Amino acid sequence: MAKQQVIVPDIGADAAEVIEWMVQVGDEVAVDDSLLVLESDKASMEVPSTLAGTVVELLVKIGDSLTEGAAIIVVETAHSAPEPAQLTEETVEAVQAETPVQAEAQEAVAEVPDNQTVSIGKHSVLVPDIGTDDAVEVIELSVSVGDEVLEGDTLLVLESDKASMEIPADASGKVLEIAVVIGASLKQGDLIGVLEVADNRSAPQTSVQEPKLDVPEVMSPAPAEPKAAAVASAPVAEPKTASSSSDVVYAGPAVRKLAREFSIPLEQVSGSGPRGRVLKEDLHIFVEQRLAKPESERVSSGAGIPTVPAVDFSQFGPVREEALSKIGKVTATNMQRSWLNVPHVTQYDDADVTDLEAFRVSLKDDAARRGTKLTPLPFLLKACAVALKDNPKFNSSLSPDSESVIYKEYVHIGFAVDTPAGLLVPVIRDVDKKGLWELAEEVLELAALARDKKLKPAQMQGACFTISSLGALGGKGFTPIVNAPEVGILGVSKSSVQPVWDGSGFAPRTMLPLCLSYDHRVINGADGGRFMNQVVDLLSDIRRLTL
Ligand code: CAO
Repeated sequence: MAKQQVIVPDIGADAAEVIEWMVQVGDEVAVDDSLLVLESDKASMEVPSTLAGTVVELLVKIGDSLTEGAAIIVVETAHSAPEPAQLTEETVEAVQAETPVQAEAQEAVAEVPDNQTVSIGKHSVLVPDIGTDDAVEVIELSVSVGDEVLEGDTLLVLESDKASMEIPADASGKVLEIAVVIGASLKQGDLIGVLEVADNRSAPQTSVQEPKLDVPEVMSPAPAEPKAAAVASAPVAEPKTASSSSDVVYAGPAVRKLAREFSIPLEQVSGSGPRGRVLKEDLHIFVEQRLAKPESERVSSGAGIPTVPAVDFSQFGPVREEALSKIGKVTATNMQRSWLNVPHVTQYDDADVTDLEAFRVSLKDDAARRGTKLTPLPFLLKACAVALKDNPKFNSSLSPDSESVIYKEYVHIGFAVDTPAGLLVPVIRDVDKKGLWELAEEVLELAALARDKKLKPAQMQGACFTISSLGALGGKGFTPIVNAPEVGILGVSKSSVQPVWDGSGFAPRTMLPLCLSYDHRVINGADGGRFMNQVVDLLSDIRRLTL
């Protein structure tokens, strides 16, 4: 047994204040367990343990201002090691080198080069130096298209394992485009979005704003809900205005992560830490208080929806619990949001694809020569593109205030891809302008990228409509969930040869079951019927696709 001290690594700042303890005397800690949270004027960071053992003494208290090298706790370790007093400079360096958060924190607050002068007009906002070459995940979008932002306002929040950082606008202006989605992984230099910088709003800048690590002004209203994104379904940024002080939620990365995992709305939690900072204990108290309420009062998100009671399944037999993947969590959130917000109607029909299949099969050799594969999907994409142009309501979205319908003059279609990591929806742009071979190649390419987790955010954005093809798997029909804010989705099941009455007798025909779900706020049954009829007609007589 030996007693050793853990010291503050290089924190990339002169001094930082202790704002939260994450361990107490008697706790067992492992290497890399977070011990406390330090906050400088630029960043907050968790300091990990460099030792494994029992915490026997806390050497600092909340509010203390610490600098690099300060001892923070004493740990009793199982085997002996140099006493702290004997720590040499080399030892300190070695300790620091083992401390991943240190490097991250240090680099994340590093100066960003003065490389931009913002001029009037369209201004692309790029990810500044975030202190790591690794891609970091987008966990919050703090603005929406149309928002006015001031230089320094937070645009989005990135989170690595140990730190969260807000990326501020490097100019004032109106958000014209957001190029990323929640769940996307970003690196330095990636495009975040485009601002319209006007004369009276932005003076030329001398430097790009530094990213801020988990500083308090993280905007809410929701905790970093993994809104769609890398998403399965393209995410929808909640309509929000830029940051306001009333939205302030103080919380560290670990607390935010925990809140997300348990769907705890951080802004509803009373923070007992310094400056109202939300601590882990506050989350525990929040959950306890919620659970103490009668079930009838337990509603989620104020929507009056009773929660599903927690059940200890182990009382009925052995169980195994596995965390959802990030994509899985995003999908769950998107599906629930769509299901709860969109009044769904699903219509069913079968398309006679006998001729289509004969044509498709006749092209197999051609496809092989071209190094591609022609499945029914390119035909479905093409048929939907024609139907979307002829039935513009299907190519629209309801405005965020539900007061108007936004019609799209482009035809981008997403298609669901089943990947080991979960459901992803890459988007093929301008389907109406592409031929079958081009579509076949894009389907193959995008599906491969999806399965290899190499899709870029832009390749999952902008869809007007989605196709979910389960045809290769089987089934006779299902009710696809609309990928809001899109208003329609076509589900495709497995074609099979059926006896079909042709007016004088039964003939064997290859029938393809189709299921069309749509948002009944925008689309009526008759609209749905017309769209479906057209898709069925086009697939049944593919000569029409060329018209
Ligand atoms: N009926 C009968 N056979 C079908 C079919 C259908 N509707 N659709 C495809 N097939 C056949 C294809 O022709 C191919 O056979 P051949 O090689 O003999 O031509 C075989 O099934 C496999 O097709 P595929 O899956 O490789 O290609 P695809 O273009 O049909 O689909 C993709 C590509 C990416 C959409 C698909 O692989 C996939 O991931 N589907 C799952 C989508 C999903 O999960 N949806 C649910 C979302 S909601 O949870």
